[in-house]
Amino acid sequence: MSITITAFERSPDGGKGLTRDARVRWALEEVGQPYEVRLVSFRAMKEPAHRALHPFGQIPTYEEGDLALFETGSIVFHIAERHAGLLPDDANARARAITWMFAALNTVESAILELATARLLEGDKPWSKERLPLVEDRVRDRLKQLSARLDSADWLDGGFSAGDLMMVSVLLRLESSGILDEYPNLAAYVARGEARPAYKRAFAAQLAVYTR
Ligand code: GTB
Repeated sequence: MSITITAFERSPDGGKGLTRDARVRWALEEVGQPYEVRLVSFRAMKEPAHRALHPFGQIPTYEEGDLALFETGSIVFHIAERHAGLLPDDANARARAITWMFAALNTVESAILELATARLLEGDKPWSKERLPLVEDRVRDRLKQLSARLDSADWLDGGFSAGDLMMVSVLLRLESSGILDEYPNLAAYVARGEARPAYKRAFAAQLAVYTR
């Protein structure tokens, strides 16, 4: 059954892997599933046809036959459950990989998003100078804890899994901030993810949309 995802018609990052369709593309590349991309404008994202797919009027969405999904956590989980390559066979190892997916989204991405909001949307507020260091330190706290757990391992729990795909995707948002480099094992972890052939294919496909 063919797969169609949605992405920005005009991407704020120019297709450099930061928008959330990137992680879905990466998951599909990891499991070798071809997919189509439907580009949507900011206006179309808020219209009923798109809201029927995504109640919050966002990208990405995922369509496969009768199934329509939104939320990258759910989409990547769906891909990982149905195709080999992103979740271990052993039931406990599988449960741990899924736990890392949730940790990436609920515990790490939430702190990183708060930082993005503080910088991009609140940077001009009179209280921003005082608040920003607090928000940055909350990100550092999470990175310190993650760095300690990863230690010198290549991946979070044995072999590469959907948990790593999600964690690397979330951490990528920090690359330009310099904060990631304060944790050399995490910077190397992200670089390891970016070096995967499937990531490179996904990145190139996303970039190609905006550089045609
Ligand atoms: N929790 C949802 C998920 O994981 O699927 C979040 C989806 C989401 O935030 N989608 C964003 C969106 O549609 C695009 S990725 N925003 C439009 C809107 O809400 O109206 C967020 C994003 C945007 C831009 C950059 N950037 O320029 O670097 C990075 C990430």
